[in-house]
Amino acid sequence: TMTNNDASEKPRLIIASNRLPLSITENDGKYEATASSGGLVSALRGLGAASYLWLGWPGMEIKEEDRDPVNIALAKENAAAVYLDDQLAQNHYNGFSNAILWPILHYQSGVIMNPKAWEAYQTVNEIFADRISEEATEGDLIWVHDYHLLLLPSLLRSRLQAKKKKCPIGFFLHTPFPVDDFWRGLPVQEDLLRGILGSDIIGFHTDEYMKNFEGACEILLGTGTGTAEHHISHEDRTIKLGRYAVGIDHTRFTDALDDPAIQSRIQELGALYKGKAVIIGVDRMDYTKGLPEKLRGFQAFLGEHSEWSEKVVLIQIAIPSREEVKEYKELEEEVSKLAGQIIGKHATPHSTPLLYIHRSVSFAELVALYSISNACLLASRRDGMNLVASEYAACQQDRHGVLVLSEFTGAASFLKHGSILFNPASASGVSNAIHQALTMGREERKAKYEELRDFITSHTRCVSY
Ligand code: ADQ
Repeated sequence: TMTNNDASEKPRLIIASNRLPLSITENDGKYEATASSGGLVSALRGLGAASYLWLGWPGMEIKEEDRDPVNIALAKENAAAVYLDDQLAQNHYNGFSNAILWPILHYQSGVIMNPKAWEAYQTVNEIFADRISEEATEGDLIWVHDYHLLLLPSLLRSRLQAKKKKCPIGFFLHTPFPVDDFWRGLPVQEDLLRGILGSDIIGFHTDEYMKNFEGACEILLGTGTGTAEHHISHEDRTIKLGRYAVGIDHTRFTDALDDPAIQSRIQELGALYKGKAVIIGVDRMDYTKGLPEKLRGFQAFLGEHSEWSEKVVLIQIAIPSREEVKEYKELEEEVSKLAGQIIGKHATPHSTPLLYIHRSVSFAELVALYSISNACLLASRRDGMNLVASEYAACQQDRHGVLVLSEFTGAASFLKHGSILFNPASASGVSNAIHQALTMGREERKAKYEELRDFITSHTRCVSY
């Protein structure tokens, strides 16, 4: 969808995202690059072979005099840094992106505008626009990612025009886009829409998000509908909207399953949990992921089905995330408290129905856990897509484990038949869904699993390139 017909060679791709897929760590004045985690990084890993340059913030302030060695290390990885001082980066990333935009995009809470954070958000988007417009050469494809850079497409468009460089701009939103009436709660909603509309093509995970965006532009900016379906006409241009559901590189997981070390870990964990139904949960510690809802539902399940209390174990991995934001600290306390209550009430000296891991785990351990689990329980309040659902499916193969999935994930719109869908707001609904998963017959599990397999093998890229 983002091909350049005039060029005989594949154009270069410039990717812009808030964070680089590498992060820089400092040790005694020496800088090192280490791989960072998260859904966006996982989604883009498959692009390794194309000619590309990835621009983003390295995750920390780096003094002028230290930038040369950092630039060299990054260039080897097809990456380049957009340098920001700490205060600015903090106000842009936590102050506006995570504290204001993230909740509104996920239908959470009312908005309390923070003018200083908004100022920083605009400044950072401008710094990205300056940097990319210098870097770009005629014909490059520019691909902007996610909610931290909503103003970038239009800022970039005007700078490129001034420099007489023609480069198509694509934008992809990894989060949901809410209905216009909710989005309206943000006092700078129109500026942000105009920012995104600087793109030539705008991608979303699902039809719902795309339609919500289209509706917001029409109602708030009075844009036209363009010549064809899902085209917007704005300032003498036509912008294409599209649904490009993000998938995973499933072979990365199936290859890992053949690794002898992972195989032996699978045997080991299998023996450890012999005779038990294992339910796995892997989520960033984020209120959008519905961890309290999941634990309350599991608590209800144990209360209603005491016959399962020594025969089931929920292994919940909560990856630490955004710990500087107040809501995330509060969430962590709530989740720890609920986990403690469940263990306190149901554990015996030889068994516990809940293992709560509030740390990051290695890829090998993740694959082994996905593989041995009879079910995967994901209870997001809202989730752009949810890649864990696909990763679990990739690691199950002929085990035919059951995916128990919140209906508020993007993934749910593709996996109605491949999973058990539920509304996480209802503890008894979660409990019923768990019970249904644990008691499902072999034939039904197989039929559902085939749907999951079809999805993961046909959704392997973010945007086709
Ligand atoms: P996230 O909210 O981060 O992504 P998700 O889609 O679940 O959510 O992806 C998380 C990723 O982190 C998975 O690929 C998972 O394997 C990986 N991960 C898990 N444990 C890890 C660990 N210990 N270390 C490193 N990585 C780990 C956002 C949106 C989602 C959307 C994605 C992609 O919120 O809705 O699906 O982007 O668009």
